Amino acid sequence: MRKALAIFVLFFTLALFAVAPARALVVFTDNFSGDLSNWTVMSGSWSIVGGELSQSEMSTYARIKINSLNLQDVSVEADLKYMDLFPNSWCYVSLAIRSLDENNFYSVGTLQQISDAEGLPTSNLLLLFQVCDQGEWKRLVTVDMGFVGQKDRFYSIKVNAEGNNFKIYVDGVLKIDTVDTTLSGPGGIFLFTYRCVGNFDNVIVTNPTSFNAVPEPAPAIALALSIAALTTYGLIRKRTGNKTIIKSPN
Ligand SMILES: [Ca+2]
Repeated sequence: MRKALAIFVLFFTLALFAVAPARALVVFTDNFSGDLSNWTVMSGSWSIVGGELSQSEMSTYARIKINSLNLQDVSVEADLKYMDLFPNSWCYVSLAIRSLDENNFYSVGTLQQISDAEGLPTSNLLLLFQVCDQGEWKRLVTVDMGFVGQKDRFYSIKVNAEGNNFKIYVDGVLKIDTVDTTLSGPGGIFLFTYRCVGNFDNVIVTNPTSFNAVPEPAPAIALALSIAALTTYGLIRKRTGNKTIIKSPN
């Protein structure tokens, strides 16, 4: 009887304290296994090729926007890569957030690669954090990645914007942690390429300040075991006066 009570208390305590970790709310995800009905092409030529989003007009400033998203605090991650570079040029593949319109947005996780006369990557790959403020581009932070970028190689970019703080990760490593106050309100999200053929995949947008508490299997099992223990040993609770007595029915 005491053993049963001890088991019950143990599992019930586990059930109470084994709370599922809060998870940021996923508001959009696309791995390009379907169509582009959740996107709006603003410029360039965008299509799904081999399960990736591809922009194929080399000389264009090409943009594609996620439909119906307007977020201030936001986390965006995506895989970005160059397929072909415009010769003797600098080329971008990038994400943009807090876009009020085509002249006001943050260009975050921008990878800039310089190309030679044959359109081959030369000089080091740069990670840029920029703001386009009323049509005027300002470079806020530049990080030299320390290597020449490769064609047809995905780089995983993640941007976390909360208030005026911006954190930018490349392949899971924090590269930029900075503050800017130019665009502090909510806005849209788009992808863009400049002077290159570029591909994107695995776009995930989360709201870092809104959480889903999803029940984990562990607490559910602990609760079920607690109830099973309670039922099996026929514990009943009987109130007498101000005291609560727990005892077996026999
Ligand atoms: Ca894919």
